Amino acid sequence: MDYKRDPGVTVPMQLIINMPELQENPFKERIVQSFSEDGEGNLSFNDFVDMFSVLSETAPRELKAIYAFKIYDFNSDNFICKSDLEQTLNKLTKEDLTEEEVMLVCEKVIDEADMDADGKLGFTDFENMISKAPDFLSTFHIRI
Ligand SMILES: [Ca+2]
Ligand SMILES: [Ca+2]
Repeated sequence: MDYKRDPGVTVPMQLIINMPELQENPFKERIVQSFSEDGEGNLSFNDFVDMFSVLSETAPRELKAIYAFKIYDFNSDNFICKSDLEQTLNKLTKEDLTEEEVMLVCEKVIDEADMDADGKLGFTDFENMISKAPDFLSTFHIRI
C-alpha cells in the first residue's frame, strides 16, 4: 500500500487486530476502534501511527490514561458506568466470573473511585483511580 500516493487509504480492523502486538489483547477491537477516526475500526495511516505511539512504553502516562478511558468507555458517553465496567471485566476474565461476581466488582470499583458521587466514573475519577493503582493500566492488559 502506497500511503504517499493515496493518503485516504485505510487499513481494516481485521488486519490490525491480527498483528502480533495486539493479537493476545482482550481489548484489541476497542483499542483499534478508539483510534479510528471513522469509529468503525478502519485506521488511516495517521490513526495507525497515533495508535502505536500511545501503545509504546515511552508514551506519557497522561496520554495513555486518555486512551485507556476511551477504550473502557464502551458506549462512548464520556463516562465509565457499570455496564462499561461489566464489559471490561467480562473481557478480562474471559467470562469466568458469574454475573453476580461481576456486578459486585463493578459496584466496588465505582464506590471506590467515584469522587463526585454521581454513580459513574468521569475522567477525573478515572485518573484518580489509576493514580492510586499504578499498575492499573498494565493489569488491564493495555500496555499503554
Ligand atoms: Ca460509558
Ligand atoms: Ca463520578
